[in-house]
Amino acid sequence: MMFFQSIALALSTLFSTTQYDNMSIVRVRIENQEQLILLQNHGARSLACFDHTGPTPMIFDETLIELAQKMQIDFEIVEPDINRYLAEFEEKRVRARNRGLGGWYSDFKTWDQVNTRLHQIELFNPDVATIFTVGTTHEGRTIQGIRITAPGDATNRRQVLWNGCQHAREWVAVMVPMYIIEEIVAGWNEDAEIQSLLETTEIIVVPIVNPDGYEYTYAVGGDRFWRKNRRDNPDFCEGVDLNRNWGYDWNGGDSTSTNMCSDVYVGPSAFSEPEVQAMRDLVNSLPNLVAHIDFHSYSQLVLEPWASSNNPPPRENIVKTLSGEISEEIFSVHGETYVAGTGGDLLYLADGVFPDWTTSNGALSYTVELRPDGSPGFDLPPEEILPTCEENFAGAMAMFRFVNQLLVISLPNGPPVFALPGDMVSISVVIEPIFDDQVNENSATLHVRYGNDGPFAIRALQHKSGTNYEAMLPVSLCGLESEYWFSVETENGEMYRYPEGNDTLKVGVATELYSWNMDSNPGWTTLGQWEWGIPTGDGGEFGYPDPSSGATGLQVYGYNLQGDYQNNLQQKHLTTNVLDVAGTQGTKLQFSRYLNVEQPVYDHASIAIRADGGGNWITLWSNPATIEDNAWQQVVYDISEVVQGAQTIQIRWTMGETDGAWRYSGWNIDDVQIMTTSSSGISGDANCDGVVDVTDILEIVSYWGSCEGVCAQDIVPDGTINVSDLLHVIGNW
Ligand code: 0X9
Ligand code: ZN
Repeated sequence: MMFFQSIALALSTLFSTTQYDNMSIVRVRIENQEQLILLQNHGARSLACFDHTGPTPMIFDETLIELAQKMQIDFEIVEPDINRYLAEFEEKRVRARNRGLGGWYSDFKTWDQVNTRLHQIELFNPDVATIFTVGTTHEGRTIQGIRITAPGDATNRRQVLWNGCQHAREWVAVMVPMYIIEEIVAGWNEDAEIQSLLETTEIIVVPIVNPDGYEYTYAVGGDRFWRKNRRDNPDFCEGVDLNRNWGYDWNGGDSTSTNMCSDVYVGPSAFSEPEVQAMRDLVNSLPNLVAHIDFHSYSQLVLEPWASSNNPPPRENIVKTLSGEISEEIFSVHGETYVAGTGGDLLYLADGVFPDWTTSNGALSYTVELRPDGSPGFDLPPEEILPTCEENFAGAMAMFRFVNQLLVISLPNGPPVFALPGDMVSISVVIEPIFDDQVNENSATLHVRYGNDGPFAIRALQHKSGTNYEAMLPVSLCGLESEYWFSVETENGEMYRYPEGNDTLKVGVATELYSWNMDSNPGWTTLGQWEWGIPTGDGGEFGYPDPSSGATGLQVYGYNLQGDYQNNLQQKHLTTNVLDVAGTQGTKLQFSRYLNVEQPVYDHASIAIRADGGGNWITLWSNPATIEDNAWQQVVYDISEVVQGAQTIQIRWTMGETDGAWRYSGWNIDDVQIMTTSSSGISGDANCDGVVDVTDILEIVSYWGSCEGVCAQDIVPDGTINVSDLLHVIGNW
């Protein structure tokens, strides 16, 4: 009892109880700019600054709720009583602090606590960690930074910048940089990889860019949902959005405002704010800055430049390779998805933001939006602080490693999924230097073998132009899959490979098990508005309308061929007949998709599979976000795990559930195929007769010499029928 009383007491002193009296957190589907402006003019505050059409978390009082109802603006109440919500959050914090499971990361920390911790880190690691003052705020606080690098002359080392908390209320964006600092410093003492990376790289971390705002979110009489700094504007509204004050496309009109009361107020001029000036001067003092992450919350995204436009950033391929690696590394820790992409695609455009400015200075720069992935989101449950830190340390490490790499090999069109026996599959390969190091163009090589043993044959890639190369991948005539990888050297002889480590790529020789081109009706089971026929190109209240023909031919299976799916829809399935798959391997489902569906907090589209008529449907895919296809695209799903050991399967496509508003045109599917990729051949079997014997030797000898295209006798597929093939036959006798 005593315990809870003291919490209540602590809470009432921490937060003014009147500030959010009778206010709710709502999620609003703003359909146009007029609605947004109307709501803002009546005092609605956005909790994610989505100045675009889409569901936006906002704070509404009773008047706004009435107004929205009257104007038929679609919204739902997520948290009816903000005061109670904040009080509950504070209780959670106290409990988490008392349990202390995450050590220092059990609960969020104030500016003072962060500074104390920084000083301790420096005190115990004076050889690698040095605190410095970045600058001073409006209210006279010092912005603290820390440099971490191996002892010795650091002038020529690459520099990487990680900062948090331009936005005051994004509390976890302070904890993550702190954790990264601690892990890197700890790594200096015990981790060989970090030790060697610190010899070549200097890490600069600024956990709190906006200490005034941050303190205000904790202060008595302050505001938990404060975003900006604390500039004392001439009018009655304080603060400038630091992440709109940068000199790249400052005040450009995308998610910016010149209204001092706005949460995205750009300030009186570019770089007007002392916090932004301090960070700018810091960056200008880093001649070798190569990469930057600006941590924010929330949404779980790795946002690539540009924020201010949909133009491709400089070195787009490299930018995307790194964001992909960051996202993958984050996922590998706790299985959380942080979608990588541009702000324009995933969020909204925003002008005058920090990473755009560092991008324009030549760095590889990202905004990472931390947990959670949905609103309301600034009050991350304290037990999620540590996992968020752990996964983002892994993401930061991906960047740390990447900037010590010299070049990137990538496949812009992805690896081929299927091939036919005897094919020569053309694969586009891009080889790009990350910095100014030179690529040895003649060293670009494809390594390939049939099956999974024996030596890899070596075939040169053809240099097309610039960073573009073409690989010709041979596929066995005898049913074996091709296993392959790529390598290239820098001019000073350092070798890089793709995929990394010891991984290889494989392309199976495809056999079509089932195929429906939909030109005739397969007669599957349909529910609701699923039907076979010609789509009419209608619908598209949101997203794109249906297509007006199939990917091939006219007919498709679609959900409502005449337009959008309905609101408040229950799950409706399209289910295949029972398909015999006994004994197949490496099975994949491939089909052409034309799908429009709202994001999964509202509407759902999915694919599932079941084996042997069992009741258990296994989801293969469900929409991770809003999907807006405006062209047919081929998709492939690996179903081998379910098919393995099964006699029969069924596959179903599901539309729904959907919520009460915003209709999209839904599923259209065409050219459904079930393919198996066999690897039934025998390595060394040159004449495909199923045995490796003297006939293979005779075969090789009689075709001795160079081989155009794919030759059965060229079993080590290097383009010449020669002694390597003979040796492989003998080795597999
Ligand atoms: O709006 C912002 O400043 C950032 N989001 S937040 O919710 N934390 O405020 C996003 C900045 C980067 N934006 C884009 N890449 N569009
Ligand atoms: Zn932010």
